[in-house]
Amino acid sequence: MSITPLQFRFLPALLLCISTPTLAVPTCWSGNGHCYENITDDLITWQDAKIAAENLTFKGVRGHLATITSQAEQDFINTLTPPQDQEPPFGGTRGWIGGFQQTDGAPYEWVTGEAFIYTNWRVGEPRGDFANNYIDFNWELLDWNDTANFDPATDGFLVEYPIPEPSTYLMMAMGLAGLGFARRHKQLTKVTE
Ligand SMILES: [Ca+2]
Ligand SMILES: [Ca+2]
Ligand SMILES: [Ca+2]
Repeated sequence: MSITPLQFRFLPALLLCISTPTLAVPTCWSGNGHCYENITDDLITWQDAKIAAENLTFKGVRGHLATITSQAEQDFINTLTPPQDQEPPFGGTRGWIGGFQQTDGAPYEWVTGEAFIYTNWRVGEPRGDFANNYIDFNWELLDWNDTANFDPATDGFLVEYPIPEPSTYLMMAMGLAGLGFARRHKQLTKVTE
């Protein structure tokens, strides 16, 4: 098969299409400056997903399983590209997020220690039985379910990178500048004493 001049013209675009998946980058939310990324990893347990998320970095910031602490954050997450469903059409598309409980009946917690106040449980969930102590997000129903550490319908996990907001950098810079001023002021005071 030979390549015609017309095909040749489109070759770079074609190659770009092929290489696009490797260029995937986390999607950032203006609401908190954090960036989010779905990782497709069929059958990974919640506990392994937690470790995997913490071993990923973006812009030098370590990730964690996503914590969904407001309706606004949930709404943003609902717009993300889901993990790939590994066993269609059974089981739906599901991914771990960072909510868990220590034992059946214990209060739910987020991996980051953020207050567990906002919830998006499916009606009738969490049933809180059979050591179903981990939250998976259903990317078709856009709601939460409590399930076991291993769940055959799991397709991956959602990572959140808590990139500091620009205002945090600004405050840090102002703090450092203030410290410098205080030092200079102290030195001046010494000289004039
Ligand atoms: Ca969060
Ligand atoms: Ca359940
Ligand atoms: Ca699935």
